[in-house]
Amino acid sequence: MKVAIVGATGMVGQVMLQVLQERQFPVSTLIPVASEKSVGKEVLFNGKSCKVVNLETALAEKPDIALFSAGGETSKLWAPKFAARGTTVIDNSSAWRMDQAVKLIVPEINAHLLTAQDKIIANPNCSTIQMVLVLAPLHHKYRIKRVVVSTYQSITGTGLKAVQQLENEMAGIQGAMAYPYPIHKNALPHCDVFEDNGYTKEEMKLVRETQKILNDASIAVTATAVRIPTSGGHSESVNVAFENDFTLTDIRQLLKETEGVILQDNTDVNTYPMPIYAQGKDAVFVGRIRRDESQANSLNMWIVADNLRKGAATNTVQIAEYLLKNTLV
Ligand code: 11C
Repeated sequence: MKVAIVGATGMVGQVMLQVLQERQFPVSTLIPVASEKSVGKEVLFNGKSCKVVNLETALAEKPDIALFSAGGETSKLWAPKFAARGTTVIDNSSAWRMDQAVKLIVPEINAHLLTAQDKIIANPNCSTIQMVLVLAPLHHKYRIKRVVVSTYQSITGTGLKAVQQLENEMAGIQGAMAYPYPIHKNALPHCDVFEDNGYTKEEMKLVRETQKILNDASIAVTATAVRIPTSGGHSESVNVAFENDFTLTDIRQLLKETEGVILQDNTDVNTYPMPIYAQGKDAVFVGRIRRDESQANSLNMWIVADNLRKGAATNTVQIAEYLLKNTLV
């Protein structure tokens, strides 16, 4: 496969390169793409050095697959150009996710929807992916009525500028700010921009993308997204109300059997998910599973995943793997 990585020098792009290598995705030619200021730089892939090119050059190369992670504006403009030349684009931005003609894929849940005609495929937002991977089997068995989620999100979700901001603040250095306030020793109830309804775009992604992936607009979701000074992954407190009752033993068993999910749930020995353990791993970790005693058929959970891996690069590569395995590219 001729594979282009659009945004190859960014945080997600770098992890995409790593994940492609780790999973031995059959890349015959790698085309790293970045903005003009990075053109000519070299990235290392499978021990070989590859020169970064611009989008025009990559387009002319007609890659089989292009993994995009260069922001919504780039995806809006360029994904259709690649698709028109026969490239299958797997897009990690928010540009196409809610487009009715574009499928929003978490492979373990809905890759079976994909066909060879899908030339632009959307990768969901990181905080949505880790939540729906846990919710999907529970929804199928108990029918979810409502989800209340609060996130504790890693600075790596914002990108390199935010990582630099935290490092500067920890070292007492004045520097460029990715956030409107300090992030060191702070918590910002503000991920992405505010929408007219008072929620942030990140919060509304959790609402809309969950309904689309679980293919059920009747699931009520409400979210509060918070940025905290961690770097290993996103954490989420998730409260779920079901139509049907459950036992905690059955819930734990179901999640234990769910592909891509690891149960870390033993309070006797202080076992629960944390970003420092999730970092660098491809799974979604779930724990602190307990009945919500304030209302019927309800559950509380704590869900953690490496936002750059399952939340972004790994999910994208898994989509590419599915396409390849099913001869859809
Ligand atoms: C964050 N979830 O942590 C975001 C990063 O829509 O793909 C990814 C933004 C997106 O801020």
